[in-house]
Amino acid sequence: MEYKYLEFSMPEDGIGLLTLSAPQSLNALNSGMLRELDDFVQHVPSEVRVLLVTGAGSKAFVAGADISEMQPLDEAGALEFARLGSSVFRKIELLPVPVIAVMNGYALGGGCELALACDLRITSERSRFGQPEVGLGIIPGFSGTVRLTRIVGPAFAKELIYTGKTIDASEAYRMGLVNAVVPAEQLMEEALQWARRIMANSRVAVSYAKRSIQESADLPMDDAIALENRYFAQCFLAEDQKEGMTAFLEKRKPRYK
Ligand code: CO8
Repeated sequence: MEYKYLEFSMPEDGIGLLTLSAPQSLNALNSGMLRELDDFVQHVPSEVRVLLVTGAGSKAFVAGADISEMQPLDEAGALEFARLGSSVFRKIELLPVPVIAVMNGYALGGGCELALACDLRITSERSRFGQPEVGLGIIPGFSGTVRLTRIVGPAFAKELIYTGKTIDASEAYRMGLVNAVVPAEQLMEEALQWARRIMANSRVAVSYAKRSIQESADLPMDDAIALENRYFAQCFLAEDQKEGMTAFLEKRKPRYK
């Protein structure tokens, strides 16, 4: 599929960089961009071990869903749009590799929700965050009420969603919405460093860790622990476990394939 709104590159071996680009609307998510994203997540190159997602330009990560596209919708159209975005974000969340949102500016509404579907969020000091939907007469529709609540807890989620206020990066860090805040000029290098750090570990183990975290979130405690036990045991089917533990015992760095 030819992409109009997405750019993909591999700045380093194993690291994929996906850039969302709609300059006329601060990278707002329109249905065309969401369909491209849907295609992309189903065709992530197999050499990608960590995927970085960012917004084009220096002002916005993603300034929300496209308000001009949503304005004329009726109920059926809104349901379709909400389902499209939610299903794409769920596919991002379930990718077998870690996904890092590299937040280079405004992350509002659907933009914040996109970042919440990623595993980790690294932001520039200049970014601003919020769920302003209630001010537009709607609620977060790309699973924001669900994921924001799980990530920052119900008190902060209700604060952000009911007031619709915009917060700065230090406030977002305090709430646990983002993992790290760095000066704008260091943002991409910081994200690359996080990716390199993850890639120094066993690919198999990182992937099982992600599956265990994602899949256990919705299970009762005993089932969640049983699931983790199974994924733990499955690590012993792969060479990486022998290599990692042998390397420790031989006092050397592991050489994972
Ligand atoms: N949609 C469409 N266009 C947008 C959006 C957006 N979300 N955000 C910015 N733009 C456009 C502006 O209209 C403007 O266009 P133009 O140059 O043609 O006038 C251009 O981008 C530049 O924006 P501004 O001139 O407004 O730039 P400022 O620096 O003055 O302000 C802001 C930047 C604060 C980011 C401001 O643009 C803003 O408030 N944007 C809207 C933010 C917002 O409300 N986002 C939430 C949208 S709702 C949502 O995301 C719901 C998700 C769930 C959907 C469920 C499906 C049904």
